[in-house]
Amino acid sequence: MYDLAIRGGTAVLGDAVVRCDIGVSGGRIAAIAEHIDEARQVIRADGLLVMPGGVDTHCHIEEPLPEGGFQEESWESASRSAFAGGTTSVVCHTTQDKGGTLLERHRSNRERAAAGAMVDYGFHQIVADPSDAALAEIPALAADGIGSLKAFLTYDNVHLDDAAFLRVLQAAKRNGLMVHVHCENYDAINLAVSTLLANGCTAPKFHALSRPPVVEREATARAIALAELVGQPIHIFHVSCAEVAEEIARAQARGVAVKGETCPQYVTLTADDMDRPGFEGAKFMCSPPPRTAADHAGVWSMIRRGVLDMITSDHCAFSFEGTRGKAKNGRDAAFDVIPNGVPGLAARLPVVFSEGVSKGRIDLPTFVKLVAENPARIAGLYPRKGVIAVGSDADLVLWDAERPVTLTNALMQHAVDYTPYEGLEVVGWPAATIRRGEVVMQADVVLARPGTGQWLPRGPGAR
Ligand code: DUC
Ligand code: ZN
Ligand code: ZN
Ligand code: ZN
Repeated sequence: MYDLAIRGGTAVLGDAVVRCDIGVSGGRIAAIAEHIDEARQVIRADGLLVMPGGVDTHCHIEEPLPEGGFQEESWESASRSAFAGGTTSVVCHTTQDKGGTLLERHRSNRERAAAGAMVDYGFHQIVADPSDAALAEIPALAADGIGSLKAFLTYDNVHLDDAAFLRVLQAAKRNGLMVHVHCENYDAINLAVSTLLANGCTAPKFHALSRPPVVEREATARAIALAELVGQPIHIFHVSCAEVAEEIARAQARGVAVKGETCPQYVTLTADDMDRPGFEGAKFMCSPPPRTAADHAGVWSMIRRGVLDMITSDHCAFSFEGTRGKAKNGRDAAFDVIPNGVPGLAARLPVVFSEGVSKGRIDLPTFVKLVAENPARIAGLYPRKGVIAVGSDADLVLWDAERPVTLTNALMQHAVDYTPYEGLEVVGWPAATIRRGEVVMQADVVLARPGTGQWLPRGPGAR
């Protein structure tokens, strides 16, 4: 007798797409079979795909803001948004303040997440200041299940110069951790920003001009070279275009342990979106910035080549209005003081499924690898997460592959007041989300309670 049977669906099991039933016991997948008849609860999945719940290993949730307080997107609202879009696990960030230490912030971040989260969660540790004292805390973090460090090569409050980045790489190597990197050249951006501002170019659209592809490509090549020197595997966050991915491909070809991710915004939004009238363009500002329609095609081709093997959201939500939002410095604020980031937790699976599978750019098994299996692998969560297999957590999304939906902010169920995908027509939508055997979303209604998400201790993950 199983706790739950999901009957009549078509499951994505690795490279196979098969009609089968799935039995769940104790929150885990206990059987995958032609027919499962004995179960206390039955969910019919006729006509639906059954896929692993989405694993989003690059999100920003309830992070402290430079001006004090926290991001609008709380653990509770982010969890609702995740479930609304078929995602069941996230890996977010703990930020080190310059001059600060790591463990205290890590513990308080864990407490905040434990109180509010409904999704299962882990953290990357951002190292902003690799002092001896900070690095000495890394073994304790690793012992607590932090599988990765995150390095920023730009942004005033967190950026690392080469010397500091090398120290982070060495610390990761000593502790067996993965390193994720935000690659953009800090000094090149600052030069471009000051030149643009001096010429009166302050509108949101100039954000894109201040961070052209070469700025991202140079930092990516440099990060790879330094990681190669140290012999430390790295993972490049949010690759925006093929010319950047090409640096990853060249390194992979010479045997360097480097992987890359991209995000839905880099196959849907463009720099022209930041040129919408008035302050509207601020809604599309993220870093690296969205590029061009030709770059969308380039990113898809790098996905098909396997150079970019995962798609995360980089969910970093700011409302358009309000004191913590895009307009917090006024609607005529210069682009360099507008918060960077777009919300995308709920939109990720629908946008990638629709643009990818429904439009024939990728097949179904590739979709599952991009949004669930490969993120789980690199985050050290596989095979507990990211796969439908006996023994894995019963994290599932039942998917209506034919359903047309026009995206609206209300459907995203996040805390902020807009989505950059407003009006986008997608085909394919989650009918239900199941987390560890519990139905947590059905017909767009989220059913879980805050505090039910589980901490995910992580190892170093795939290289
Ligand atoms: N870019 C980042 O690097 N992080 C959050 C948001 C963004 O746009
Ligand atoms: Zn049956
Ligand atoms: Zn980043
Ligand atoms: Zn990010």
